[in-house]
Amino acid sequence: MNAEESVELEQLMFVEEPMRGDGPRVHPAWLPPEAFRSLGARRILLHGEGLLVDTVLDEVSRACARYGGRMWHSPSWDVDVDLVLALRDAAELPNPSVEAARAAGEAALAELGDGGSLGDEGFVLARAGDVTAVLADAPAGLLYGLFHVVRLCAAAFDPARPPERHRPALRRRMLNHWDNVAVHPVMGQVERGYAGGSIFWRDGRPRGDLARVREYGRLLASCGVNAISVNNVNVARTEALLLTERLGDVAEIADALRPYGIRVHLAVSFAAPVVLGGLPTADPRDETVRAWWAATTRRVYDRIPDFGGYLVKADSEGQPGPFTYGRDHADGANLLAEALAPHGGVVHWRAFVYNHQQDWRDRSTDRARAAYDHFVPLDGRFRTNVVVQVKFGPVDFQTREPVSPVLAAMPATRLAVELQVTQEYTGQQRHVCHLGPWWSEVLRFAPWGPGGRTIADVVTGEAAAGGGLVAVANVGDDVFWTGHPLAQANLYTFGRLAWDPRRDPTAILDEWITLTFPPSATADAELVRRTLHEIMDDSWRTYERYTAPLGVGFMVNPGDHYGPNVDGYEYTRWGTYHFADRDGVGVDRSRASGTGFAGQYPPYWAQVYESPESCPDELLLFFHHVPYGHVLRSGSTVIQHIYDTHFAGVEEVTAMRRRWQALTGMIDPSVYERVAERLDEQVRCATEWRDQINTYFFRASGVPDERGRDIH
Ligand code: GCW
Repeated sequence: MNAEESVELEQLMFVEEPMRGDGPRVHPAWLPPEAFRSLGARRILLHGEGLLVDTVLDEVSRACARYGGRMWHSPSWDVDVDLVLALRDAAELPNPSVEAARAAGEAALAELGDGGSLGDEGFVLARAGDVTAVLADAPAGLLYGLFHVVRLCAAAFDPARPPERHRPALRRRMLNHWDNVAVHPVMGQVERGYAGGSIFWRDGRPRGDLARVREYGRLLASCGVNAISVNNVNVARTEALLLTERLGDVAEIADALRPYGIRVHLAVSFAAPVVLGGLPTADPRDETVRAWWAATTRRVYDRIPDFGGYLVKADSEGQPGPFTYGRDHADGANLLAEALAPHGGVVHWRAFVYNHQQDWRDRSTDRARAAYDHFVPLDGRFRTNVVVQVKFGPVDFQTREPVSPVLAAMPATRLAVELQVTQEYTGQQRHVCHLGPWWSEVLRFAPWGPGGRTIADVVTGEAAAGGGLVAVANVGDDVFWTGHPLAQANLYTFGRLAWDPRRDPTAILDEWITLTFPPSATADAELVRRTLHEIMDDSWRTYERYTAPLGVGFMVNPGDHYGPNVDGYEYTRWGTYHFADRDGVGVDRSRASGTGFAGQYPPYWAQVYESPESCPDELLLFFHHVPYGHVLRSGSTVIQHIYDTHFAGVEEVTAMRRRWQALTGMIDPSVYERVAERLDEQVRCATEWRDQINTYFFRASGVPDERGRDIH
């Protein structure tokens, strides 16, 4: 290439970063410009074409414009580069060093791979001479490869770096937004949302800020999420219309997210043929109903060709479903699956089905049993494009629950696990509660016994045909996206665990810290890192300590679910009881004398959970009703454990706040202030929890604290 050509190419290819006015409108979360410094200072060749390759092009050119690197897109220049990002089937280049890097990538793949295919989203990274090569079979793989290079920083260019191959373990890595289009009179704009309004909808209309939606897509792609549903699973009148009249609003979101490899799904009402189609019935066996879903779904795909599919909450908490017509959940799910199948779509059918009109005195009905009782008999009847979406625990996203036994009981069904990134029961993004360790515990749980297959294996499935991982999103139109800036880490961690459910959550948190607080722009990066680990690593266990004890759950204020209220749900219809009285506390779910829920597990755990002697302490009150003097495996009595953990929990939160103060002046002041405010609230609320719980159980049991601390 001669000098003139070079100048021309530079004008053509070297894209200036667009001006951003007075700086970012919202916090950049884990993608601040500084995180791109190492990449942006390099010479980079991008080779391949496609919508997502253009996204890579845009990322790389912006980084280079900011940090002085250079970028070329394809053809045939003979230039010295540090990094090649190439599609494997892109034509050869007459550039020896680039071709050598590609060859090294191919060789690495042959060595590491099983048959050489990287799939739609995988990539390989290898070094040849002074060049790093990232190769992918498809554009999405290149985008994921690019973000991997960003995460690695300088390490991506380390000559000694061995080759590595990455492919997501799970095909679908999905977020469910419980966003309402029209403001719900009780639940507001976002049901269980703790980060302001919706980024998609406002007061019955699209919010109209597609730039923000694009930014969101970028954040999600960088942590590996590839699917979202854009409306609440409780589908009211306005939201139902997204399927038909207001499909254009969904298409706009899909257009904004497509460049990031994210497919859009829609929560639909099972009664749609009646409420939208004017039919007299929504019976899944009715021919006109089937025809209505087929025609409606065809129109969806005409408008959004890569539409992901439907998400359904049926016969649950007042939502319509197949029971109205004497049909079961397989009939219902298969109806929608049949309509989606010709277009390659899936239906996510939620297993969150239980009797929400329970009588507290009726001890034979057990909400924990419900999903299993409804769904397990249907195993084998669901079409292959149905994914049964199961909440990770048998009750409802509590701080501690056993893993749902449904996940071990439907071998002939594609199962997804549903997590809750939005912190409904874990501090509502006013408390620091880093959930990675909890999710990791769930994913590593071996329901058939230690050493056996895990929940991660179940959701991965044979040949990656499992149902994947889903989570309820925690994002809103808040300037920090998630209300509490440190709650961004939960979103990031969810994406990374969905990519690889076996990863160590502490390592993921470390990645998040490095990206969010880049060492190159942080005065004392090690202090920041250490402090964040000290505050966040164990924060879920801290939260557990000062809230409901030993797996008993709830004890929250009814309605908003924030703050302590020991008997708040005790005599209600929701099936979430603790049965505390003067003698003891907990729910007997044994086979011998209780609801029999323990018997829903495969033999190993059925036996462990059956007896209070072998049941793990942290789940004792989930499975057993025991006297306050019952001695735990730890050696402490139940009552003393309650006192000790509640005092300890508050001390830990106080220490968190003190540690945070060490970061004054070290990080973005707006982040510092927001976190500091919320830590004050966390200390206040944890103290309230401690006092409510300790006082309640002291009065009920009459047993004083061994250590004579203040109990009111
Ligand atoms: O935890 C409960 C929430 C409801 C939610 C429901 C569900 C969307 O309190 O707000 O409704 O779970 O998962 O469907």
